[in-house]
This record gives sequence, structure tokens and C-alpha cells, in this order.
Amino acid sequence: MRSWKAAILAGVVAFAAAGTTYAADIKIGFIVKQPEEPWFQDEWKFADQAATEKGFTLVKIGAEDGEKVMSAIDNLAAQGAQGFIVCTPDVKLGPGIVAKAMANDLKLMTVDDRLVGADGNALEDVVHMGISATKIGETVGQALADEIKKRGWDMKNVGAIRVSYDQLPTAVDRVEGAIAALKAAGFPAENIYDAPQAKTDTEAALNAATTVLNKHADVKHWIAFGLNDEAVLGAVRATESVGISADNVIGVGIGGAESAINEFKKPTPTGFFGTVIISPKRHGYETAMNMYEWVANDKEPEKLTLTAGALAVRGDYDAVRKDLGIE
Ligand code: FCA
Repeated sequence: MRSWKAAILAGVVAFAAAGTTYAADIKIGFIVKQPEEPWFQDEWKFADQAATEKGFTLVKIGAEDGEKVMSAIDNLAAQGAQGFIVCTPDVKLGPGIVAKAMANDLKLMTVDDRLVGADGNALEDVVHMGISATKIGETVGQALADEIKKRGWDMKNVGAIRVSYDQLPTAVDRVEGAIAALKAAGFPAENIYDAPQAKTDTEAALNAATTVLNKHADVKHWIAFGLNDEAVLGAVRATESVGISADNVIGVGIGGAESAINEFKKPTPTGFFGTVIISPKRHGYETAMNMYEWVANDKEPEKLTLTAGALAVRGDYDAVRKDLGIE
């Protein structure tokens, strides 16, 4: 009887040991599409905090195109990683990324940009953390409308630059949210001009916005919105380059990382009026923690988490950042 019990006990112990993955053996990848962008730098910084706290290894990889994403996944598998988080340069790579993760037996989570299938619909089975894009866009649009009114501009005489990147669903949701709020506030739809950017960076936005400004040289007041701070900064730089003064420009971005903060720190206000600050801590620290729990303790994360944002302007960004737990 005793040996029978001992045998069971030994079995249980062996089973438990097999099921335990030690933190030091855990390796998690964090792949981002634009490593030079402050938002992604912040995501990595907070993911690093999770790694330090739990004692796992975080492998950060920048992958600006599809080929780099695919080789990054193979690379992680070769290094013995158990899972990875990715913000892909192209959401249409969705099925390919899922297949590669499965073939390499890697757990997969996406951040910021949600993968889509061949039909263009989101791959809902892939664990994802993104921003509440429409709602955050609405906050942008509302802030623009409020400031137009505060400056006493007649909306009929205001042009709007919609810096767009329509191949990315979250980008569409963000700008459409802004447009919905602007229209609800009485902004004329015919004054909204599309400025499609070739890439999601400041330079591409500057080029796209310059074309719009040159086409509508008679417009006095301008507002600008887009998918992130870089898009809006590009539009603001474009207004400066064609000689429109800062007090005739209201740009409201999304992000609140260094690109926006540097702008607020300039001694003289620019046309970059505000930004909706989102949380790189949630997108970096929390995704990395969730992946760790999944690998170490088999705790599968929620399929979909959408995070909120809060408007900040020159005078209050520090307080808003503290409120959001970023610093
Ligand atoms: C997208 C944008 C980034 C950031 C992120 C939350 O990936 O390209 O700038 O806004 O969503």
C-alpha cells in the first residue's frame, strides 16, 4: 500500500516537473514594424520591464517588410523561443504569419495592428491588443472641433487634411472616427481632403499633405488628423513649409510618445495642438506579461483587448501621462 502511494506521488511529482517552465528558460520575441518610431521604442522599453520582473529573455526585432517578419519568426524558433508578439508591417501577411508561427510551434500574439485574412476580415482567433481606434479618432475630431470654435473660425473656411493610410484597418477607423465627430460638430464634409501617405512616417505625411496644401492654396485655416503623431507632424511641417502661420493650424495626433512631447517642449507653440495619448505600457508590458503567463503557466490571454486614450495639449501632457501610468 505504501509503495503504491509512493509510486503515485512520484508520478505526480514527475508530471508537475514536466509541466513547469522555468522563467530563465523562457524566451519571448517582440517584433515591430518601425523600430525607429518612439511609440515602438516605448513598447519595447515596457516589454523589457516585464522581462526583468519575471526573469525571462525578451528578443526585440525590427521588421520593416514581410520578408524580415518571416525570417524573424524562423530566427526566434532557432533560438528556442516559445512565443512572440508582433506589430506587422503589413496586416495582409496574417495567414502567412499564423502558418509560420504554427509550423515553428510558437505562441502568437499581435499588438497595435490586427492581422487580416484573404477576405480582409480580422483573424479573430489570434490574440490581439489594439487601441479603441474609432473612439480615439472621435476624441481627436472633438478636440479639433472644440479648438476651431475656441478660435472663432468659421468652419466653412477651414480645410481639413486627412492624412490617410487606408490599407491599415486601424488607421481607417481612427480617421473615420475623427471625421464622424467633426461632421457631428457641423464641419462641412466637402472641406476634408485626403492626403494618402505611402508609409506611416512623418516624411511620407509631409509629402502627402504638401500636395493638398498646394491644391487649395486659397484656404486660410487648416486642421489635420491621421493615424498617429508622425502623420499629423508631417502635415504640420507641410503647413510651415508653405508659409502658413502656426495660429492658422490645428493638428491633433495619436500616440503621445517622444515625437509629440518634443513638439510641446518647443518654446513657441506650433500647429501641433494636441495628441490623444495612448499607453505603450499596456501594449508593451501587458502583452509581454500575457505571453509569459501563456508560456509559463498555460494561461491563454483574452482574445481581444482594446485600450483607451486621453487627450493632452501643450499645458497638460505631463499630468495626462502620469494619469496613464506612463513615465
Ligand atoms: C499603429 C501605428 C503606430 C501606433 C500604433 C498603436 O501601429 O502605426 O504609430 O499608433 O498603431
